[in-house]
Amino acid sequence: MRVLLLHASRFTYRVVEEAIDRPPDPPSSGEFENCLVALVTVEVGDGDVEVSRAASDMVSQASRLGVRCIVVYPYAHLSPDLATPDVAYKVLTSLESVLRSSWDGLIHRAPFGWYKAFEISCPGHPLAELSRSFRGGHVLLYKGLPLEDAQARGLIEGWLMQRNPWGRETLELVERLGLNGVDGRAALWELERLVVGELGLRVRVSVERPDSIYGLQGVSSLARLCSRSPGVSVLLTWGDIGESMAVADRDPLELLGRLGVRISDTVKVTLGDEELNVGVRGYSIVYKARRGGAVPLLVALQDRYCLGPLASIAYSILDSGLREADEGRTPVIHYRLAPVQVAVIPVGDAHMEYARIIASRLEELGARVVVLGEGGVGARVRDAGRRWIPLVVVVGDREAETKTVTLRRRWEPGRQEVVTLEELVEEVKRLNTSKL
Ligand code: A3T
Repeated sequence: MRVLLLHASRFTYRVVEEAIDRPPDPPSSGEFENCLVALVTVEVGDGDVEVSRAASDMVSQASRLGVRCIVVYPYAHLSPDLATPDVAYKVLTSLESVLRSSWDGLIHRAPFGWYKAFEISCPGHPLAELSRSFRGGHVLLYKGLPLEDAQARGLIEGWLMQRNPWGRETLELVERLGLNGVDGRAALWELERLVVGELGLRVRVSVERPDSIYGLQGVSSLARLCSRSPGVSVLLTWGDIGESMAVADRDPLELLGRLGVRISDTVKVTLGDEELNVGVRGYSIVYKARRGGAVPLLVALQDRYCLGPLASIAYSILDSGLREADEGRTPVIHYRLAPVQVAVIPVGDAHMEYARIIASRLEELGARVVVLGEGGVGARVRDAGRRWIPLVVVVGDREAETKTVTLRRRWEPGRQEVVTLEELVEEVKRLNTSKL
């Protein structure tokens, strides 16, 4: 949602003609003195979070200006990423009702779906014209300032503007591992679920009400938090704490290390109670990504560790692996966390049946298995490697006859071993129940 807030000493408008088929509101006109005019563009993806952020921003701006009237003016020109009229109308009416229930001044919503003519007189003082962007649940504020303004005033480093600290390679890897897209979204959740399950974490919370996780009131002000500890700045946004988190009481650094996040690449940022604004001190563990930029992986408050967002943890695991690769080691994703755990590669068509038998035995144990059937054997082994698949099993004539497999374990690079199918089954059972 994009909003242009204008303090108007006088504002008038009238409808000119329909801009869409059958506009949902009847035509009307209006005249206002000393009011806040909010030109609002609804963007794709906008919902309750944007509505409530925008509403509270409008109310606080109205109070700052001392005006008693807010005009909500549908305005489809502030973004290239417009929501459809149906959605935009719903969002705007919900904005109107949130404003009405949270403010006792006059709220006027101008009609939707019309070309309108308007006249405005703007006094032009420093607070008279403000632009806002409310996006994806991330309201980026530095002590109440929009992120852009905070950066323009030199309050925060440039990299904070970069919402995505992941390099192209990390993103490609996510794709290669099948962690993206609609199915991938499911796989990423699977990874997140595993993280939570593996760690024996108590709950997985979708943070509608963050105070219920922390057991602290007012923690929503974390959305306004930015630490300027020496050496690193980190901004926690609503999205960072709100997307998906898990609460743990184990040593957080150890947890992250077991998951595969390189601890040497994390930074501890102390959060003062002034920043937290909840009457306690705490700290955040921030992962510094290879490409630059950083993401918070954990917030510690009192005796709780809130890990998340889990998607960032998942990405940090992969990013840490890529750093291993930079240093010439083979990056390994923990067997339990691998989206695909075993690749079975038949040497030729004749071995396909044996490969399928192996795959279904392992699948019965709950392993995530693929059979890679197309192309040269070497190419398929490399493909499994590119996908960081922990176990790679090759079967040809000899293996099929003797009910064995040639096994490569990713954590033992350069080595391969012939084991019996039963030994493989036992190993997969062990790995499936292994703890991180
Ligand atoms: C106008 N003021 O913009 N966000 C906000 N309004 C929208 C959206 C959207 N995503 N989509 C449609 N009219 N509308 C007028 C100018 O004079 C509404 C909004 O009222 C818009 C009209 O539908 C045509 O796009 C044009």
